[in-house]
Amino acid sequence: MADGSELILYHAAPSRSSIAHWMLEEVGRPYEMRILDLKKQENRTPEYLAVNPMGKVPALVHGGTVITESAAICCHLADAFTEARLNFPVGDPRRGPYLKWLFFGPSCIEPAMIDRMMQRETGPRSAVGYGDYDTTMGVVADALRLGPYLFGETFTAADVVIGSTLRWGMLFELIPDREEFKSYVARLGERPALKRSQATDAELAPPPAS
Ligand SMILES: N[C@@H](CCC(=O)N[C@@H](CS)C(=O)NCC(=O)O)C(=O)O
Repeated sequence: MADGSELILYHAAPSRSSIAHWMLEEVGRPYEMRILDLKKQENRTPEYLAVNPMGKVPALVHGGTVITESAAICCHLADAFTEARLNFPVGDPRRGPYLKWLFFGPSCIEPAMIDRMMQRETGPRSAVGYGDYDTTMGVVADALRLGPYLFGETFTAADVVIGSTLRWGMLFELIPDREEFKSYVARLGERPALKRSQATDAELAPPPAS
């Protein structure tokens, strides 16, 4: 088993790296945080581009290996630290659906929200990866109907990804005002790991311009 002290998160608050930050708190292993100021373009320095050539946060370094993309980081941490019980292992019938939700956040929900935010014409649903906004949001709402989490009583890394995406969408009114979303996001907000990561992010967030 890898040593948790080998974990380094490149982070900017608030940003998508808050997803990985929350996940690290759920895992409960020690980690080092390296803060980047996006306004100062610290994500564009040669040093950071050597870590993530995309110039994006988050990036996680685990035992010398770099992992980028917030959903991949969550999936990796859940698999690497199974004692945290945040994944379904290969062989469990829930593994496939669990992976589906890990991918559904960045590949369907997020582009549906961003297209809406940018007021972009999306073209025929057959050509758009997420189909259409209403179907995407309806599928997520249906999956949350039973609760409390995507897989009933079992909280997983997929809830970190989907929950973070919905929380962000709710903040900017990019998801429908539906009870399924509101109660799910409220339940997630009670998790001590999320509260801890939010408290740290609040300290790290740059003060609003006066
Ligand atoms: N698909 C990436 C997206 C990461 C991303 O867009 N991060 C933003 C912060 S929310 C960023 O680093 N922006 C700085 C920039 O692009 O200059 C992920 O999920 O990790």
